[in-house]
This record gives sequence, structure tokens and C-alpha cells, in this order.
Amino acid sequence: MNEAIPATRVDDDEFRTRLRSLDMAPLWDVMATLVSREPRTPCVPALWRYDAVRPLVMEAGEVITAKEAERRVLVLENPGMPGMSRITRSLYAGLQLILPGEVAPSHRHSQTALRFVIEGNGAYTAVDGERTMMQPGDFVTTPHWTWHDHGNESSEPMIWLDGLDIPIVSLFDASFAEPGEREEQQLSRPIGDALARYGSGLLPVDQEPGALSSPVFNYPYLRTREALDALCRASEWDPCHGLRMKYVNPLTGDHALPTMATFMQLLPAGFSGTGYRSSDATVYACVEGTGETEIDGQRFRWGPRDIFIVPSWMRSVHRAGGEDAVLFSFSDRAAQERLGLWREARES
Ligand code: 1HN
Repeated sequence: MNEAIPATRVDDDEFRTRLRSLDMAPLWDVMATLVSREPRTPCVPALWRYDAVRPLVMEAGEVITAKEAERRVLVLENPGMPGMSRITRSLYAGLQLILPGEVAPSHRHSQTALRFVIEGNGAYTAVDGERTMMQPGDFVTTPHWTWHDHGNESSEPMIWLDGLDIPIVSLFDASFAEPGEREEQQLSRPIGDALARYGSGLLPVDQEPGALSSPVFNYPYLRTREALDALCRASEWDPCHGLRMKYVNPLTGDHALPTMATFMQLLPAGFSGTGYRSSDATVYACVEGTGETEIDGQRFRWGPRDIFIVPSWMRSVHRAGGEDAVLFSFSDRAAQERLGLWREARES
């Protein structure tokens, strides 16, 4: 026993009852949970096999139209947090389906969104007056408070992975949203304008610096893959990540979006990585190849279009199969870096 404790110690139960009646509570009950030595999370490792989920996404197309639903999406819920519409503690993700001829009407909100195209060809997203046609592997952004609508004038269904910072915005109780006046927003620039203007190693000569979100809102897979292909011949491999590149805002060199960081990485055939941890829980989507990721000792095998989660601070190890593998990923690392929170640890 601690000698410093006075003999006239109050009745603990009775003290707690009085505290509760005044909306107070003792910190010493919860301090170690509130301020843990290392990240602790209800988020668990998980994998969604595309072959298993695709039929349900298509079935959703028979249940409701994109217009009725506003956004026809099946939410990917972390099994450690069912019913909470989140894939990690800080991020939302879902699979969105747009059938030929459909429109998902224009709206805007304070949440930042990203799309990673999984299947289909030639549906579009319009962002603040410009459309972009979407192909598998494209990374498309809709920065916060930008008008956006989607449509599919192709003859195939299109499915993409949505990532939003919904839980982050909820944490701050800072959610605002409004519907557009028209179903499809008025277009003011031709297709390809933003990529040519901001994403071609050039900038308008009098471009103002800054901007929280990248003015490039489609990073086409064709270009990304070409870059990885060229680099993988010359580069040294990172022992944990293979060849991992981040998507950037060309006006700042920082992540393309202020809250969510996005990456594309190539693991060469036969790659066997070393252990890695970081404080950003990461959502991966396989684009090409097959492989496995060991997460805290649990093995998850993945192939094209599969989606999996590595929770915060859990040890992960990537291995590629017999051909080069390509993984897209996103996390809240951008937000954590801005707040000085982000950390990583590598095994050598
Ligand atoms: C949203 O606006 C989209 O624009 C997708 O495609 C998913 C989930 C919650 C709130 C807004 C989209 C969303 C969303």
C-alpha cells in the first residue's frame, strides 16, 4: 500500500456516485486506455475477395437505382466495428455501382472523397465543371465541397472503390452537404483540361501556389503504370514496400488530398518484404498480380480487385507471387502528418 494515502480515504463507490451526478469521472480509471503506450484499435485485419462481393454489388443494382439511392454503394465495414460504416477507425470505404444509362446526381459535402476504379470502362465523374472518363486503376478525387456527379454512358456496369474521410469529419461534427440544383452539373471545361493544365510537368505561368487538394482530379492508371514500369528497371527496392510512390498535389508536392494519402506500389515477382508498422491503418486494393500479406501473423492471400486492411501499428509483410504485383492503397497518413502524429517502424 502507498504510505501517502491518508487514513480518512473516502468511500470509493459513494464518491463515484457523486461524481457521476455532476457529470464527472475519475481519470485514473481510464488514463492508460486514453493514452496508450502504442496504438490500440478495434480495427481488425480483413480481406474482401472480389469474386465473393461482386455478385452482391450487382444484386444491389436490382434493389435500387443510382438515382433513388443517390449513391448506390455497399459499405465495406471493418469486422471489428460492425454497423459503424467504417473500414478503419478514421476512414469509410464502399463499392459503388453505376449501371449503363444511370446518373448519380450532383451534390457536394465537406467530406473529401476518392475513387479507385475496379471494373468497367468509360463511366464519368464530373468535378466542379469538368468530366473525366474512368478506366480500371484510375485514381479520381473529389475534394471537399466540390460539386460532383457520376454517370455511365458506356454499355458496361462500372464499379469503383470509394474512400471518404467521413469518420474524421464526424469526429469534428463538421459535416455539411447540399444537393445540386440540377442532376448533372453544368460543364465549363473540356475533358482532360485539369490533367493537361496541372498534371503534365507544367503549370500555368501565373499559377498561385497552395491549394489544399490537388487540381488534378484523375490520375490515370495508364500513366501510373508506365511510371512504375520505367522505375522498376532502375530503382532499388524498398525492403518493406518494393517500389512505392505517392500521389501528389503538383502545386505543393504534398499528398493529393489533405486528409487521405494515396499510393501505388509495385512488388516485383517473388518479392518477399520485411516487417513494417505505421500509425496509419491502410486500405489496399490489388490491381495486378497475386501475393499475400501477413498481418500480425495472419496470412491474407490477394489477387486482382481484392481489398484488404492493415490496421494501425500491426506488423505487416508483403510477398508477391510469380509475377509482378501492383497494389493501390490509401490511409489517413496525410491528416496524421499534418497533425505531427504519423510514425513508422521498420525491421531491418
Ligand atoms: C458520396 O458523395 C459518394 O459522391 C460516395 O460518389 C459515397 C458515402 C457517404 C457520403 C457521400 C459519391 C458516399 C458519398
